Amino acid sequence: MAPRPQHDDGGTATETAAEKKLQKPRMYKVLLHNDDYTTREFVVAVLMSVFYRSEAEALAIMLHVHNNGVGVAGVYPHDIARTKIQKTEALAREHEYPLRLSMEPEDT
Ligand code: TYC
Repeated sequence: MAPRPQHDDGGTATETAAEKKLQKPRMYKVLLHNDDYTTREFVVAVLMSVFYRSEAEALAIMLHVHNNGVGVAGVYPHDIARTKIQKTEALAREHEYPLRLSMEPEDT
């Protein structure tokens, strides 16, 4: 007879509350929205300074958003995503730009 596994296989059906604490946090996409007033330079600058993107990545994300209306700045746990949105929108308001961001769960 085949031996039965002694330990949980990591599947979700039999996971306990203690095991759940060891799971990865749900991740959220931070979405950047296009507008007609925020400068390309400002968007690239915040992608580099707030989202730690390289200049080449920042430029590619900015152009994607400019051309498609929306794009992903990064993927983070909920609190970090929320903080990055707040920081970026605060910087934008200081410069009187209408730049908007939002977040959505990664797996939907
Ligand atoms: N569309 C803006 C312009 O042409 C640039 C821009 C890109 C603004 C991305 C916002 O999320 C944005 N100046």
